[in-house]
Amino acid sequence: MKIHALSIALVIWAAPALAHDVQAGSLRISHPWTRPAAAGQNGAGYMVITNTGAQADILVSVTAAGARDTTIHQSMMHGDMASMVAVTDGLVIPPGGAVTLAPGGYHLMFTGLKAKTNPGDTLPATLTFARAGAVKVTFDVQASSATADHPRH
Ligand SMILES: [Cu+2]
Repeated sequence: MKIHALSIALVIWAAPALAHDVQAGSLRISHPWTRPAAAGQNGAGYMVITNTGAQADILVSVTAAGARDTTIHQSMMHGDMASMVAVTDGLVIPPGGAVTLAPGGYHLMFTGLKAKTNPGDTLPATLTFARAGAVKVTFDVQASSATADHPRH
């Protein structure tokens, strides 16, 4: 009886985390998240894109209804100066590899958020890949990555 109750608890526990990752062909988009931001401000989107296929794919563009514009950016350091550049040729996801979008590196830039985003909210977006096509994902709004990376574990 105790074992049975435990296994049910584990199933309920695991379901939301699985639902949050998106599989599209040979691509897997893991844990999309963004920080809370005020209306009119810019937000950054983070995730890990894994390619289990034999051919490279390219993240070509991103749209999000909750933002005026969405672009792919890369943060870089030039000496002591941090800067961001737009990734205009798309983001290549190598076969058998993964690309991490994380603070300080690649990220999506949600420009001009239409509404304030609070922790616990979600920001839906559509990723368009050269091979996998349009993939709908949902960015969780979280205060920080360190403690909120896998909040249900
Ligand atoms: Cu940026």
